[in-house]
Amino acid sequence: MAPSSDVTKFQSILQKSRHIIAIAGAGLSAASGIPTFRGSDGLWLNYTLSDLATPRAFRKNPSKVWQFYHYRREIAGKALPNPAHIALALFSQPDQRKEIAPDAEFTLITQNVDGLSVLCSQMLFPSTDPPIIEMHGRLFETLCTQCGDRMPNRDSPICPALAGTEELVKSHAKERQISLEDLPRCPKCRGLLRPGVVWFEESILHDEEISELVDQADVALVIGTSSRVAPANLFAHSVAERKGTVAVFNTEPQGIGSAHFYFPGPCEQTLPRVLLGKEPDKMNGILQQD
Ligand code: BV8
Ligand code: ZN
Repeated sequence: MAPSSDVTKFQSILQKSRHIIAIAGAGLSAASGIPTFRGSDGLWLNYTLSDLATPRAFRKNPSKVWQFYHYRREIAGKALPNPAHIALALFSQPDQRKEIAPDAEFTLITQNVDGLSVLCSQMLFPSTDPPIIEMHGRLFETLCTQCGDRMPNRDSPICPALAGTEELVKSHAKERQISLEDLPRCPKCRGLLRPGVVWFEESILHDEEISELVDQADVALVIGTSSRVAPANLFAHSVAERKGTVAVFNTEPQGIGSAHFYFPGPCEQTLPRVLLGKEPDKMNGILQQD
């Protein structure tokens, strides 16, 4: 049966829900100016995953991989949360969702590494610990390949040798050959740093916590993801298998196989309406308020 787009019907399910999870992907940050992976402007269009987002790729050519991540850091570092991030941040606060889902707990499980969901929650609710799990790690963290130290790093550029290489990536020009010692180095042990993200063929972060949440969920919101990457693309199916409700928010009918609801269109418009009954343009002002 085709998924419904009946907002009132979905909101009556939220009224009775107890454990809601949201599974988000690159479409959540599209309106913030961050390119998605597989869309028409997709990041992976000009690159192959195995050249850039695997441990083997990094071992083979850390200079090329760092230029790709530096490019993404430079974009994400200038990006601001959009109404979709704001809607999820508001919904994550029990007092903000008490009309829509009075008895439910909520957790956002995001595949995104841009940090915008956490930033949005910190801007709106600085004293709360946001219910957000960043399962694919963080662009603005580094991991030392020698001592294993994981630390936050928002330096732009992260090291002098990477300065300006974002223009090469943007224009798909041949990347610069940067020597190992000029790549980001660990302040503790001088080891080579890597981006603090989860690459393909690496295990996701917080997998036990995620499994518990997925097993408990009676509603799954699937937001702005092509549902192409495992294990994130299995969560909604598992909720549907246990007779939970799955609602997809996507500009394209992707990942709707186990969906009961599909809200077509940009999530920066559909999420404020469906989750909070608010118009998207009312959301922007919220960030500007002191
Ligand atoms: C794992 C971090 C166990 C880095 C990412 C063979 C060998 C080994 C493994 C595998 C294999 N086959 C399959 C696997 C598993 C593999 C996998 O799934 N591969 C894929 C390519 C088939 N997965 C893994 O390896 C995972 N680990 O399985 O561990 C294991 C351990 C050892 C060995 C084997 C297995 C790790 C996966 C994590 C990879 N890291 N990113 C980085 O970001 O650079 S994945 C990358 O893709 C991003 O994180 C991204 O989030 C993710 C998913 O992409 P989407 O977010 O969905 O983005 P996309 O562009 O695809 O779609 C955007 C959507 O938004 C579209 O639908 C579009 O319509 C929509 N949209 C656009 N605008 C809007 C919108 N919607 C609403 N509103 C809008 N405005
Ligand atoms: Zn180190």
